[in-house]
Amino acid sequence: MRLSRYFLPVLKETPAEAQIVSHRYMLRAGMIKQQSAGIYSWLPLGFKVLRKIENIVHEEQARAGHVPIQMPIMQGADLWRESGRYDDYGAEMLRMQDRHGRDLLFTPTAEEMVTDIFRSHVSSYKDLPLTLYQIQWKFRDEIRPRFGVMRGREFYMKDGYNFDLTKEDALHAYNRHLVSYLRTYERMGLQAIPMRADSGPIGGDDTHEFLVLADTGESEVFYDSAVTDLTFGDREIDYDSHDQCKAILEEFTSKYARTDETHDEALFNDVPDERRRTARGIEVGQIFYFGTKYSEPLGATVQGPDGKPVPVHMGSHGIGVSRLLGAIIEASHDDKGIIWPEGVTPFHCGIVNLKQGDEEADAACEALYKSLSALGLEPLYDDRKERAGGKFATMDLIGLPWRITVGPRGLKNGVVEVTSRRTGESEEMTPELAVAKIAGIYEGHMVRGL
Ligand code: 5CA
Repeated sequence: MRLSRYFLPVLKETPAEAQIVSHRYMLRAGMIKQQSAGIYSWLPLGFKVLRKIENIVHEEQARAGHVPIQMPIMQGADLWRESGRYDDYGAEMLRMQDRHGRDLLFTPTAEEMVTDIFRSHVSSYKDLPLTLYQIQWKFRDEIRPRFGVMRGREFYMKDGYNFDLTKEDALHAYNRHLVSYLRTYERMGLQAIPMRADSGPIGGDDTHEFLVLADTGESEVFYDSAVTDLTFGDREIDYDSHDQCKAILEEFTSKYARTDETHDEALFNDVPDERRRTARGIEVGQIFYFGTKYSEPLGATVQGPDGKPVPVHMGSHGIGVSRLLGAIIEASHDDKGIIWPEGVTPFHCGIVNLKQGDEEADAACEALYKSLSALGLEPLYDDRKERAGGKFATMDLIGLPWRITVGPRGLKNGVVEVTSRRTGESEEMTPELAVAKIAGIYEGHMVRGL
């Protein structure tokens, strides 16, 4: 992409309404535009990161053997009356009527609808286990939408639902989701700690939330600092293996880590003094096991091995896809702007031409742009006739992890400069080596963008 042809409406001033850094930078970097309270348009840069995050989620869901579907945003009220949640859900559910006076709602989650799909098409235990998921817009009429995409009213969520014959199989699905989520967040450059939580309106006994530690987080959390030493890394795991998934769950959840909803002072006091931490966190996902809470009222049964009908055991598993943009920025920025982790960066590197219009500099930038693109990389080439200072400020604000700077002086010596956004360190090298360096950084970590 050439910046002269892109749509990057960068703001000079800090918008007064933005209270936290991720919201400020998303507005300033021209990623989103608020249209109503908690409702946003996604501008090209924001949309590109959203798609990258979404694609990582899809890739990791595929690895775990889960099957993507898409359910409607507008749902009829009848299914929700069957489960009893139409009346229970309260003011967060946005309700309306169509021209025939039929009750409709904007989906806040989809346990009922996915259970309806299941009961219509699956009748034998032989078709289990099955996990269906979608990434779809949700609406919750939050009483206090705030912090930009962190607590929106309209937001983008991955919601997955497992169907299993037995409680044991459903708990395996729970563990499998926990493992796949650990991988998913790490690929985005995040540490998200599973913490025992409360199940709220989804229901059920077993639930963990995934929290990214950040001072601006909305949840108060209590944990043993040893949990922050755990990383999943690139271990190979067999998602069908109950033992392997369970072992990972135990590794990541045996140390004390709870949100304020389930915090237990007595248990917390058993953690050695020097490792006891109280902090704030951003909830970027939650997994639930709730057994037959929806399958019983909705009649989602299968014929078991003995021929008798049994209600399936279920759980649901969510990732806050749009919230993740805010969480990643909260975890990775400095006073100049965003610092995207390589896994989700909208463009792999920036190319800054210090002297647009200089024949040699223009030709060198074009050549870099073509070589990087030919390797499947996406550079953002700042080809505007702007001062170098302004170009650097824009690059720093939008946070591309790598920048190649090209100017007549360096070119005289046959070199360009490669700079890391994270460390600020620069290295001079030939354009060929610069391309090889950037390609090497992203090797094996390419995520499709838009
Ligand atoms: N049906 C279940 C799991 S699929 C469910 O709805 N779970 S949830 O309520 O915990 O939502 C899943 C994730 O969506 C949360 O962990 C959070 O990251 C994100 N989320 C929830 N509410 C909002 C909101 N108002 N704005 C942005 N993200 C949200």
